[in-house]
Formats: sequence, C-alpha cells, structure tokens
Amino acid sequence: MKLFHFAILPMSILMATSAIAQVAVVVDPWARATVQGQKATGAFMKITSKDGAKLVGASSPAAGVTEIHEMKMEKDVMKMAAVPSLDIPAGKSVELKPGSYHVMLMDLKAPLADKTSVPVTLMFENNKGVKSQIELQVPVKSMNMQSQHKH
Ligand SMILES: [Cu+2]
Repeated sequence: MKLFHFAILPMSILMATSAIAQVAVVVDPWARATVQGQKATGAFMKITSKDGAKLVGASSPAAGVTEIHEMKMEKDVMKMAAVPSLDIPAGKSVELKPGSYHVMLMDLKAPLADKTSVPVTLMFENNKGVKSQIELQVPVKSMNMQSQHKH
C-alpha cells in the first residue's frame, strides 16, 4: 500500500502550482475610444476566479494614472469613485461595464483611437494574499460601435 503514497504526492504538487499560476481569467476586454483633448476613459471586461481573488490595482503605459472605479447612483446623481480593490468571488463572473465598475485610464498621453489596442496590466491578490499580475492588450472601440451593439 505504501506505493500509493508515492504516486499521489507528485500529483498534488502539480495541482497547487497551476492554481497559483492562474489567479483569474479575463475575457472580452475593451476600452472606450477617446477624441482629441479627452484625458480619461474607461476599460471594461469580465473577470472570473476559480478560487476567489481581489483586483487590487491596474496600470497602463498609455495613462498617467490608472484606477479601479465604481459608478453608482447616489440620490439620483451618477457618481464615480476610486475603490481600493474589487472582490472577485470564487466561481462567479464579475463584469466591469459602463455605469458600473471599470478600470479608469486618466491623464492619457495620447487619444485612444478606434480599432487600436491599449496595454493594461491588472494586479490581483489571491485568497492567500499572494499578488500576481495579468497583462492584457485591450481592444479600443468607439462609442458608435458600442451603441450598435445595443438590442
Ligand atoms: Cu471612472
């Protein structure tokens, strides 16, 4: 029976390694295109995490300041504010979308043109407090294109 113990050990090490490697999965990222003179825009995406994680920061070489923002109605006024982190509950999909959570790109160094892409790095913390980052090439889309997608 001792043989079984030897067989099981290497497998559990492999599983632990892959769990650390993939803190979260990001799908459908996009950023809103800007016009000349516009200094800020939002980036949106869906994030899932098998074991649960927190989005604790973001950065982009295209922006002077990058923050995680929340938009919500407060006494009939739409308000936007930076949040220190965003919880990604285990097994649930969290959607960053216009009118809700978004990655705010501020102090843009150049306008974001439609059909280009912008590099964004997301910083995550897993449920054990270990930090890791995910680098994205986020497609830039204009607002016109977005309104066409409304049904
Ligand atoms: Cu914002």
